[in-house]
Formats: sequence, C-alpha cells, structure tokens
Amino acid sequence: MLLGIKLSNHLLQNAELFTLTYGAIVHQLLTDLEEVDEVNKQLDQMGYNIGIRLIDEFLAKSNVTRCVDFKETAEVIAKVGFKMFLGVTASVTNWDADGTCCSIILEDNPLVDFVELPDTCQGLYYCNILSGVIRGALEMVSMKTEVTWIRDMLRGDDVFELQVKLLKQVPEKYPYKDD
Ligand code: MYR
Repeated sequence: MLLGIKLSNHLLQNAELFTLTYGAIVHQLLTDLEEVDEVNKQLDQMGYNIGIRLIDEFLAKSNVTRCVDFKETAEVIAKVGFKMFLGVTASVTNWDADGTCCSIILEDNPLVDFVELPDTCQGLYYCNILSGVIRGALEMVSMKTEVTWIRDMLRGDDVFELQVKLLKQVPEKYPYKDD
C-alpha cells in the first residue's frame, strides 16, 4: 500500500469526502507515475489548472477588491482564500525587507487528515496541489510567483509553511483592444 488511510467507523462528512478524494488522486498518481518527483510536478500542475479557474469564483464570492500591495494579497489568501476553499485560516509571517517574499503558515490542514506517508514516499509533497492553486490564482491577477514548501507536518514539522515569492508583477492589459 502506497498511502495509509486511517479511517474510523463513522459517516463521511463532505470535508472528509474531499480529503479522501484528494488522497485517492495522490494514490493514483503514485501508482501511475511511480517517481515521487513526477507526482509532485503533476500535483502542482493540477493545482495551477485549478487556480487559474478558481480565482473568478474567489473574486465573485469574496467581494475582495484589488489589493494595494503584495502584503495585502498574502493576507487575503491566508484569511479569505484558505477559509473559502479549505475551511481553515492561515497566518502570514517571515516577510523579507522589500515585501516580496513571505510565509503562509497552516496549523490545520484538512487535506492531511487520515494520512500517513510510508518511507517510500518521503520525497512527496503531499499538498503540492495547494502551491499550484496559489501560483495559478495569482497569475490570473498579474502576479508571477514561486511557491515552495518550507515545512510539512507529514515530514515531521510542527506546521505547514508555504513560501510565496513574488517574481514579477505583470502590468494588466486593457481588455478591449481596438485592433
Ligand atoms: C488582488 O490583488 O487582485 C486580489 C488578489 C487576491 C488573490 C487571492 C487568491 C486566492 C487564492 C486562494 C487559495 C486557496 C488555497 C486553498
């Protein structure tokens, strides 16, 4: 067995179904791709594809207006985005001096409920879909980012820590061109 799912005898709630479905996707990718690095890439790509679509739903439902700077954007992701899509809030820390790199800290992550990684999966970034989602969503609001896992509770860390680095802010094009 590639991934251990510990499940006690109780009725599944929606959130649990979501968690288990995600586990099944990761499990299938591990079976199909065999290499954990490939699974990491695939999860990130899946997240990116979700992120570029999810931003519309996020902006429509949240009533969030354009953020004044990247600091505000990071807070919006942590407090509003995570709440909306994962049901938990995160905190933002470790800002660099120029305000273009920070960490989003997740103490509670429903994606990993019931999950234990066996030794064969130690290089796996199980939640890599989340980094892809953030990268994809931000790209749609003109921010090119690099999103990297710094700490991971499935690897024995005390929290999940995602580093979000703003690489480039692309000026937005006026959507209705004459030519
Ligand atoms: C702006 O400056 O236009 C506002 C940008 C807000 C971006 C919010 C992106 C939300 C991403 C949600 C991630 C959820 C992960 C589970």
